[in-house]
Amino acid sequence: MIKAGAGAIQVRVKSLATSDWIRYVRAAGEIVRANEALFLVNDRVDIALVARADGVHLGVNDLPVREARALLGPGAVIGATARTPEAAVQAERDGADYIGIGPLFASPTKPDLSPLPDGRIEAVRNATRLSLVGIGGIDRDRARKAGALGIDGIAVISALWNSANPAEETRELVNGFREGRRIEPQRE
Ligand code: TZP
Ligand code: MG
Repeated sequence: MIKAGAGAIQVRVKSLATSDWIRYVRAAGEIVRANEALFLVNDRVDIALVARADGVHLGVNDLPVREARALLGPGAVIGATARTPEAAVQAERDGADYIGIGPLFASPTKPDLSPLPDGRIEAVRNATRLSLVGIGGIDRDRARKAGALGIDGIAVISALWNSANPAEETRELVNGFREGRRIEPQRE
């Protein structure tokens, strides 16, 4: 997936013992670093620290961004979920590097969350200078629509996890997004 255009890999684990999660993150981190992509851990600052990840992505129920920044230092990449302009402003003030925003579309991974209302992305866009990474229900076709929303990147779980060919899927997602943003698609 990295060779096909993924700029970052995030490890997201919801049901592993911490000791197993650390082993998994260390092994994944070696592969990601060798291929020069950004390596992020979802939710857990402690695991990001011990596994020497580049950073973390923090949701609303995780360690606050300000505390995470204090623990990880200025060089770490910290992403924060924000679904409103107010939350985005707060995340920027607290030291986040990017905003994760979504669901853009109905997501099989988060069936309890409704897609954000029309106009919300633009409102958040106008509230913060941080990069916006859209997530939620993004597949090949929706990657193009996501690009047209004026966001800076996309994060994808199901369309890649369920794909028989994640590299090919990555290529399609990247090109769809770039087309939506009207950036020249990648050749490879
Ligand atoms: N936050 C909003 S939607 C979502 C998260 C973590 C899950 C996205 O997963 P998928 O399978 O790509 O819809
Ligand atoms: Mg989370």
